[in-house]
Amino acid sequence: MRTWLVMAALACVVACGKEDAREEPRCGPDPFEPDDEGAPLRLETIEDDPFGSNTRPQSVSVVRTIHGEDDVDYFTIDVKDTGIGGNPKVEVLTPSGFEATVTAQCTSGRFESLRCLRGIDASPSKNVASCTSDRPPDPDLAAIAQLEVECAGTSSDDIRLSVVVRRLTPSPECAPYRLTISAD
Ligand SMILES: [Ca+2]
Ligand SMILES: [Ca+2]
Ligand SMILES: [Ca+2]
Repeated sequence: MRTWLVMAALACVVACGKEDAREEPRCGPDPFEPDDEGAPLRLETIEDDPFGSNTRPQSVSVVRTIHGEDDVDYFTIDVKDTGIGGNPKVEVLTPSGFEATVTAQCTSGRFESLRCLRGIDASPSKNVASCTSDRPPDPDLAAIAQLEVECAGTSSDDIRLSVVVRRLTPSPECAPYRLTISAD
């Protein structure tokens, strides 16, 4: 089902782009390009417990493009720790062939530790926590980074994530992708 949805979304992106076929380049920067030259694209705040505030979703999903060899897309998102089910377990998905690097910071309390449950711990230092998504052997599978952060001095382990999406093999060809971030 999920695969079907991703395929449908990608097909839509390609089909919808046909209307702009007369324009060059066919695949330009995204609207609100999440670029390092401006602010990262801020995504809707999510929370880890559907019975928490009941006002925020548990996941967000956007379709963007890597439109050239040098394009890298930057996002930021707040994840709220609600309910009684423990700290948010965050999952970041992109298609195979893309890579998401997720850096987390505590927004209440101070950072204590990070667990990369899936993906590679890419933390550049003891106080900066990063996970990079895994590289699935099957091109039909999603690349996934899954992480859990422990904050000290608080009962709400609210975190803010910076997500950087790049293509594994740089190419001038347009590459649409769906980024999905969920908390559980
Ligand atoms: Ca882009
Ligand atoms: Ca960009
Ligand atoms: Ca929670």
